[in-house]
Amino acid sequence: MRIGIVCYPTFGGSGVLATELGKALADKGHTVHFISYQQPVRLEAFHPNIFYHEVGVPTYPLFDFPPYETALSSVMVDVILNEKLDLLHVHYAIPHASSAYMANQILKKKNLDIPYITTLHGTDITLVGKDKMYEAVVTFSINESSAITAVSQYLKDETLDSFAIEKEIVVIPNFVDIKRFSHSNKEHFKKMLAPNGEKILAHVSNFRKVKRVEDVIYTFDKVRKQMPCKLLMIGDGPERIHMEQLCRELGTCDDIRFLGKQEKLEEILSITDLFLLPSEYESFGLAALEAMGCEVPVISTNAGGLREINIHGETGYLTAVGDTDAMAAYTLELFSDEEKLKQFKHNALQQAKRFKISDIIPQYEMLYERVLKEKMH
Ligand code: GMT
Repeated sequence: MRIGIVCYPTFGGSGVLATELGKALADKGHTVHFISYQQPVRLEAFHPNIFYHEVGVPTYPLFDFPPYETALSSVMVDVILNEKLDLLHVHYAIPHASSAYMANQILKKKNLDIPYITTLHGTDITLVGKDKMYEAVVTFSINESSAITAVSQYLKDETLDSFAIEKEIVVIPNFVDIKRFSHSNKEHFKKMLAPNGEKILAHVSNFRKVKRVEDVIYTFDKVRKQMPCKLLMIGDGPERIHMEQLCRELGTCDDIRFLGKQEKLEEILSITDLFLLPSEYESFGLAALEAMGCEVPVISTNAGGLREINIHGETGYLTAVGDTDAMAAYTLELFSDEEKLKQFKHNALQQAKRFKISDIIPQYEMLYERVLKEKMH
């Protein structure tokens, strides 16, 4: 198949997932054309079946808000026509689904009916999409999609509760490339960061409010008062500066490293003993799944789709949002029982394997085939 994938190019989960999907499809022999405003971060290496088309937005003094959506639709039309795409798969509804609808309408005038599939990732529905300023367009363009997928059952239910959806929503969970996200021996690296054998905790996110990054720092502070440990803060975003301030106030900076955006995440996760994800909301929690692939247990909140991947008492623990006492208590419980920690690390990997890429990609391929068949009839 000749597939167009539209996504955000940044470190956010939707862009990461879309890029990994495209790479896996290309490995299976499909031709994949990425369309975005920047080269997606996980699209690092050359692949003969992968192409990238950049959306530039010409500016003009009249435009306080450069019309990205218009430029995106035009690039979609151009790529579909010239590269003879069979379908478009857009990740994150805003504004990708409405741009795809516009492209679809333009192509219909040229007697071409190219299906578009919309994958909902979370905040496009839960935070942003519900806003009255977006809701009408989001509902319309989702309903006009040839197929709709959601990355968790929770997100599907939430979408059906909040929007007047007229079509089936297919749940296709996110996946992890176990070959890449697997534990490797990085003892020398671990020794550098934790020279006295301290346990290492880690957090990965885009440091937005919804991640409640301050709860990572508070949890760490409580654990550190009981036993020596280190914390790795990976990623970047608006809350980072406040977190650096908070660790200064708490006097914990010497044991915390802010590593910024990292490409070789699997290497850092390989020296990590426990992953913290205290989000207010997660439709899925891809960062936690990648940690599990590297045999890292997870302490997360029980918000949104996290319950579908983190199994309480097996792969880690679930707590109420904001309950840093519980997060610290569970951390100490695991860190003071080596046998249990080892078992949880093993369980985390087994759970990650249930979301392995080779099981999930065929679900997308089957959906593409179904949609193309429906178009033919
Ligand atoms: O978490 C973010 O803020 C980024 C966001 C995105 O759209 O890139 O992530 C969402 O999509 C990921 C991939 O499907 C999910 O794993 C995340 O849980 C989801 N984030 C939220 O729901 C907050």
